[in-house]
Amino acid sequence: MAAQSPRIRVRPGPRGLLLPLLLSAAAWPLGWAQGDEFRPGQWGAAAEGAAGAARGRRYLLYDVNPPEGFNLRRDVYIRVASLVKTLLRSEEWVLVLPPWGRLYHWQSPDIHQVRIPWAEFFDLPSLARNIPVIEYEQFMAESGGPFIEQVYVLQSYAEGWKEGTWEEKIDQRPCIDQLLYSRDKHEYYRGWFWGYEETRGLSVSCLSVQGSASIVAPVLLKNTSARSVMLDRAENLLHDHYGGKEYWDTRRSMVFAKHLRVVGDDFRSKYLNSTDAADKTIYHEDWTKMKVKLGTSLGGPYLAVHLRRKDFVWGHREDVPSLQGAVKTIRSLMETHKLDRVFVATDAVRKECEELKKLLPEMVRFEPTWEELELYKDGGIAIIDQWICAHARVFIGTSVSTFSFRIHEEREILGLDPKTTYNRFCGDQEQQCEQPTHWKIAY
Ligand SMILES: Nc1nc2c(ncn2[C@@H]2O[C@H](COP(=O)(O)OP(=O)(O)O)[C@@H](O)[C@H]2O)c(=O)[nH]1
Ligand SMILES: [Mg+2]
Repeated sequence: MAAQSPRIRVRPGPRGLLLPLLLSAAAWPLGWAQGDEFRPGQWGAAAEGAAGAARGRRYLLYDVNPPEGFNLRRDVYIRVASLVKTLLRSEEWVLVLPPWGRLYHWQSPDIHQVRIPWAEFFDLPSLARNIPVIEYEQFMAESGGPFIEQVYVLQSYAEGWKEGTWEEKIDQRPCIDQLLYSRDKHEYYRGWFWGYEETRGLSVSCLSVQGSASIVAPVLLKNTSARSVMLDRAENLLHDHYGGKEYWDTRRSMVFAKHLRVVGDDFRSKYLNSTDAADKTIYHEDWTKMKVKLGTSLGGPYLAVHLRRKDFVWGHREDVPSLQGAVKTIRSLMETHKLDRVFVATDAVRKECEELKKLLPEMVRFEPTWEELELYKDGGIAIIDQWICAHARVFIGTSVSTFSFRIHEEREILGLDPKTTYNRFCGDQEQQCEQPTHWKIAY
């Protein structure tokens, strides 16, 4: 299955373009022009001005099953970060942040939403306080071009597992599904690499895996010497320790990009009479210094609602309310908590939004102009919505929506009373409407 790894050399070309050069069977010692030798890693280090920073380290890349949404992807990041921490105990590794794009829900027309760097949504210095991370473009620059030496497609075991005999295991196995990578005429693997069409894989094989993220570590440390390794379908890995300190460290490091927080804060103060000082939601730019006692934050004087619609209602799920049902709950919560403002975050289609507005005329939404949408993109608007929901006095979300879960976590970080956070809508006919679980931060 695996292709022979051709050797690749790269040099900065005219105007900084990277020109890959293939040397068939020749080994490294062949000098480049005038004996200069460029290996993956050298050029980037020089460009950074941090000599040696990039040399020697290995690169971990990953991707997630295309249909998965933004907020599950954020969860997969936590799992992979945990693997990186394990790797770092033995070797120098850096996580290459998978560019955002081509997400099913990001359908705003006329807006190019592919190859989006993480810095558009998250604060990179904050991420880097947890594990070493770089953007994909930096990876290309410092590793020697758009090549990934080894791609492992993670899959389950063809035979499944027998009940009661759960064990953690990982094995190289024939690929079960048809590979989404195909060889080009140079024997490179072509496929979806976050929209970077020039990116190629040198070798692709499949790993059957059943277990938590760090189970991959021995494979990466012992079974391959590839400097860049991509784990495709990384959602097949489980959390090393869901809800533990390491989980929360990574989660807390996923600070939203400042420009999005600023937009959310402006909106709060303008339309919701909400400021950090009055709401006692003080935020430290350095997440490692942030540890708020639960319940000491008050939150802004509004109820925030995350009302997930679209595929959640199309599936006729019984845990999702009708609009009338949702509005009834909203009104009752506003009354109980003596709140006269309500902020609504929703992915509802326009027709439903109009209906909702009729039922709840006082509702406030963040409605981006086309320019704002183009600037922040669907992912940025989602984050602004989440940020505003996170700062409310009381929040209610939608059953098993990862979008709502990420708001729970954000509120936990901000130190709001759990009673005001772990609430969800019930379906109109739902018999047992179990409320979300409170996950406490382990500091
Ligand atoms: N702006 C905004 N987008 C939303 C909202 N609810 C859902 N979405 C969009 O729909 C996607 C939902 O998918 P996902 O993140 O997988 O969350 P889940 O499907 O609810 O678990 C989000 O990533 C957003 O793009 C919302 O309240 N506001
Ligand atoms: Mg989803």
